[in-house]
Amino acid sequence: MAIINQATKELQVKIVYYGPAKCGKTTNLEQVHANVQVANAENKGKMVSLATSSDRTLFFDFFPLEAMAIKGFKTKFQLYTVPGQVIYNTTRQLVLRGVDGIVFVADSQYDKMAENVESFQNLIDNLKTQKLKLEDIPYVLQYNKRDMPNVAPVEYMEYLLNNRDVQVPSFTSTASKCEGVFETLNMITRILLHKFINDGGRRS
Ligand SMILES: Nc1nc2c(ncn2[C@@H]2O[C@H](COP(=O)(O)OP(=O)(O)O)[C@@H](O)[C@H]2O)c(=O)[nH]1
Ligand SMILES: [Mg+2]
Repeated sequence: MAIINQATKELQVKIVYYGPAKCGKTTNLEQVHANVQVANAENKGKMVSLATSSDRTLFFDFFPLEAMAIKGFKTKFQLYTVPGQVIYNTTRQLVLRGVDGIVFVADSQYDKMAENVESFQNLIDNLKTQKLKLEDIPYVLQYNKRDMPNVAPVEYMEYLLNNRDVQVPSFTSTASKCEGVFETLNMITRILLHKFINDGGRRS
């Protein structure tokens, strides 16, 4: 996990926001970009769009104010979104390369459940093409758009998406109001930093 740059004493952690089209991945990144606390402006990169279509891959990185020095390393977080539309599967596979942690964003609206499950399976399949297993990669679930009138109960979404051998942390959110966005991000970063500490900083 994680790229370790011994020269600059930086630890780079790549987090990918995955999920079906229009579930709120881009909104999560925009909220983090707008609201994340950094020590100074150079500690936050510009939001970069890696493709021209409207359903695009977004990227930015930042050094958070906290979690700066672990074993003397500055931690840089790189956040990516994937395009959710079915046709962009090759792009999703590329974005998943070298992933350290995943936020799976699900759309809470009842009529999106099939798309959520399909996207979750697509994530598992795409990891497999890289010889990766979901259970080996830290991930959390985010049930977004809780402000919508037609949302499924959390228990039902847990049953659909969090029913594997090991249950993972899950969060409800309204990303457009920045509710639940940092709770989700803080959890995945905490898990990743713990993993780094416990792995003794080795890249596996
Ligand atoms: N009502 C509501 N709309 C949201 C929420 N999060 C995102 N949206 C809207 O849903 C649409 C799709 O969001 P976007 O972030 O582009 O989804 P992406 O395709 O997963 O990147 C946009 O119009 C967002 O403003 C939310 O929590 N509640
Ligand atoms: Mg998007």
